[in-house]
Amino acid sequence: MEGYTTANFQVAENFRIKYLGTKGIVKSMMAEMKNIPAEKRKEFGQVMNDFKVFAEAKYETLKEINSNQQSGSGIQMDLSLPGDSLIPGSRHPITLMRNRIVSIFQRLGFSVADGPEIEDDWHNFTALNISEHHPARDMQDTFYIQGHNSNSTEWLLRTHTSNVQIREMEKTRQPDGKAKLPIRIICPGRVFRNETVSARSHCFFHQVEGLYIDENVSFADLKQTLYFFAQEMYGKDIKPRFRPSYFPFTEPSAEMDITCFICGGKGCRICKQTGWVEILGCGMVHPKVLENCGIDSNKYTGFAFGMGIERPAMLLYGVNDIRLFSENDVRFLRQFTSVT
Ligand code: 2NM
Repeated sequence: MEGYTTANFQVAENFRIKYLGTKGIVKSMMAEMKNIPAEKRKEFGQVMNDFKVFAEAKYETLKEINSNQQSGSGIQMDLSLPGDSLIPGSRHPITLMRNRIVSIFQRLGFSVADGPEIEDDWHNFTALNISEHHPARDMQDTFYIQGHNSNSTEWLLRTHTSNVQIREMEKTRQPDGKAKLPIRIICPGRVFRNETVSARSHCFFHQVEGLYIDENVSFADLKQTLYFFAQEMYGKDIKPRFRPSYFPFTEPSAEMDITCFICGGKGCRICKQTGWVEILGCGMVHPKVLENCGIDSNKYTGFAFGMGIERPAMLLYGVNDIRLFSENDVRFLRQFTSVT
């Protein structure tokens, strides 16, 4: 209370000093009277008087507002009331999950790279050693964009973020024909597959893929890097397991499982009673893929890996329908209060 009555009292008092005080405007104008020609003095005195009466009335008004506030009637302004509330936004759960994954790899020296979602056949398939007849190229699985341009490039919506890795590998090509390495990148992004939308799968979703190429990069480096990632992501107590697998772009290829982070390996609904959950695919980059991008596969080796974001986000946040991630229902989004 003290604060605002003092502030308003000060407004009235400042007004009085400026216009009506001993060194105020009214007094100093009155002092000018002697310089006014005799025949104009009456008129000047009249105007000055009107001005003084007006200023005195205004001063009374300012004082009154002040005393009204003190007595609790009239215009009120209580600066101690809370301000208008601002509703802060929050990060999307997919963004939260992506940031968690990406920051673990950033601590290992990986930097983020990105590239186009609309891609040509070379960067999405051919450079990755995916043959002409591979089922992934089927219209059933891939969204092709109709109306090719004159040089008959086939455009499509990327089916994985590996196109970014291909583009980054191509960029290492120097004017002398040699490649400038190492590459250590992490590539988060949205990808598209022609699948029926349901609670468990969508025609667009998110991935994080990684790539490390240098001299003497080994499968042991891959295992240690991904083990570190899994411990940071799912807890120090998890155990890893690598199962042989197949991808056209890696050789050898593997799937990485960890002991179930829900039941600790005892068996539950999440791990379908096996005690293990698959978290990513990985492998040593196929020599043909390196050569396709102008990298000497006799001198350089590398590992790559890829994982989806939606599935771990659903497990971590207890989301039972993948479609919630893309419907932008604020009742859903508001539940994720973190902004990091
Ligand atoms: C995966 C699994 C294994 C992968 C390979 C490459 C590239 F471009 F370097 F060849 N990028 N991503 C890769 C390897 C992706 O996802 C399940």
